[in-house]
Amino acid sequence: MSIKDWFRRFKPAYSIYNFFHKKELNHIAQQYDKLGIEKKYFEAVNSFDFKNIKAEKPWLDEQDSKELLPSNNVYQSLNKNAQNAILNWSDKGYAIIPDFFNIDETNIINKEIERMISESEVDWQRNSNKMMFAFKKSQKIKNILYNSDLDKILSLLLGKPVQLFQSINFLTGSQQKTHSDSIHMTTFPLGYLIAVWIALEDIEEGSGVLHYYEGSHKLPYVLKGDFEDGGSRFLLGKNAYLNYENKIEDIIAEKQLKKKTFLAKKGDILIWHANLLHGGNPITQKESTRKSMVLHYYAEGVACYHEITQRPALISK
Ligand SMILES: O=C(O)CCC(=O)C(=O)O
Repeated sequence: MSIKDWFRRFKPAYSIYNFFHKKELNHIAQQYDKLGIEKKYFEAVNSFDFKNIKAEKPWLDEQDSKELLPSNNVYQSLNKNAQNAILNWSDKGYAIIPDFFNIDETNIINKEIERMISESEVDWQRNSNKMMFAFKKSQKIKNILYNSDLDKILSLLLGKPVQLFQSINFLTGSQQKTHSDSIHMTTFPLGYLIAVWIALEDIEEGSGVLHYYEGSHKLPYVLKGDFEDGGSRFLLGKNAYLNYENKIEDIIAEKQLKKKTFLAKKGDILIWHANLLHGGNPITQKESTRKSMVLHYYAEGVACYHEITQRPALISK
């Protein structure tokens, strides 16, 4: 293991970094105050810190969307396409809205991504094909996202206002193994993260298609303590994420969950629940592209952190 890799596991390094980002961590300090947790905003945090605190659930996890949504004013204000898509949210844990973005909008997003790549304006994650936070660098992308009905729909599904935390753009399939986003972007109470996957071109078999497991959001959340994380007070576990992925594979096999894939058309979106198991299929068509964008939103007024890296989420308004 290189010194760099070791350093990435060294928790105090994150705390020092966080110490200088008080503004972006104000939200977690407020939550600690509210919940009576004696912890400083810059310290490591994980789900054990919230273990003995009574938690509410998002309203559509407690009760059935089929029963509640039809009489809801916000729901009634949505177009039929969106209404049909989200009606069975509680049962399925996902919603597919066809043609959510039109051709002009998806073309503008693609053009902006190309421009930013050529001008090196976006961060490509080291050793991966991910482009992070494009919406913060492109006003045009931001306008498209914020002028859509997304905030309205997502806030309705969570029962709280939402804020866009991060975006990830892919030009090719992510090939990310099956996971629930709650291992990466965790909340207390659980369930207050929601994600949107946007097809930026027609998606072909073999290109590393997005997959998901209907209903898997109802399974218990898999968090620290549910798999071997091997960490210590000062170090994050070396194989924690690998062990997590193996645990998820075991659950899928044991419960015999059935995989579905999203062969989307350009402009279609899939919204998923904080605990829905999903990932990217292996790429079997070598030269294929899979232009897509993922948006992760946190609800406001909850504790937001990263279970695997045990960092509070840095949220800038
Ligand atoms: O786009 C994909 O292949 C998967 C993305 C994903 O799993 C995520 O962003 O949480």
